[in-house]
Amino acid sequence: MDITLNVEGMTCGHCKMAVTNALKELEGVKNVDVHLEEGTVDVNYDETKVSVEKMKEAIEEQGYDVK
Ligand SMILES: [Cu+2]
Repeated sequence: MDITLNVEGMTCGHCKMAVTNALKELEGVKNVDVHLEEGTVDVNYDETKVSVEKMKEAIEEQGYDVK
């Protein structure tokens, strides 16, 4: 399953790493691709193991807003 999340507040490589690592820590998240300029995050995941809600929470815990 693929999803694109709109994430506000990512500005630099550090933000990119923080969001990427937070998502990859979740079981079921296979691939994460952050696009800083667009403010989007592409995620490839196993929908039987992880929910979009959990991904949003993980990103928000890092201090970014998911739209
Ligand atoms: Cu940053």
